[in-house]
Amino acid sequence: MINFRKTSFLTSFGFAEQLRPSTGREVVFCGRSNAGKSSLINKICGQNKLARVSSSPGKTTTINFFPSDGDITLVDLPGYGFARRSGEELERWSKLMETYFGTERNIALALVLLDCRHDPTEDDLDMIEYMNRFGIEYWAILTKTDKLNKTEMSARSERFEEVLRPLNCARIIPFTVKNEESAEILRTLLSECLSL
Ligand SMILES: Nc1nc2c(ncn2[C@@H]2O[C@H](COP(=O)(O)OP(=O)(O)OP(=O)(O)O)[C@@H](O)[C@H]2O)c(=O)[nH]1
Ligand SMILES: [Mg+2]
Repeated sequence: MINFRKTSFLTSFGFAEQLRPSTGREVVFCGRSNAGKSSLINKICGQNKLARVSSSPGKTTTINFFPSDGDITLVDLPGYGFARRSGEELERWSKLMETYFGTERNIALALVLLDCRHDPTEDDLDMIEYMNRFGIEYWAILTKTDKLNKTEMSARSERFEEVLRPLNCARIIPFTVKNEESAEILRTLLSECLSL
């Protein structure tokens, strides 16, 4: 089992030129701004202040590296689909992403976070296409499930199955930071997948 409590913050990079080669296997967290990437990292690591969280979208603007247990590093990406970013900011973001995914990296798995209440957006589908193009295994994490009741959630799950199965999604996992059980399930699945 991966001991996520061992996770610490290493570094943040805002520009493509700053990126360094992978030092071990990376688990990368991507998704729209506000989907809950930073919150999920904090939750599974049992640490409140590891990754910065904010109620206003666009909090994470850098790629953040969190070395964890064994040879695993968690990578928190800046969110996409945040309309208020300027043209210059968008350019910096695109370059950062292209360099991250486009250079040889040791990416073991990507988690694409999707707010369970909304269908995947064009940006989400672009990100998923990216994963398939680069041959990166990805799981969809349906976040903020505490916002829906059981009936609503089961309808949403079916909908996500329909949309994502044809897109090579290896797993679809519901998640909420409000429930320890959902964090434990995710820790277990990640540990199994990474054989740690
Ligand atoms: N109710 C509820 N709120 C959540 C959950 N996960 C995250 N949030 C809230 O959603 C907001 C955005 O969370 P972040 O973790 O900052 O989202 P992010 O994907 O890292 O966003 P960027 O850094 O902008 O890309 C915050 O106000 C969180 O408290 C959840 O499971 N349930
Ligand atoms: Mg964030």
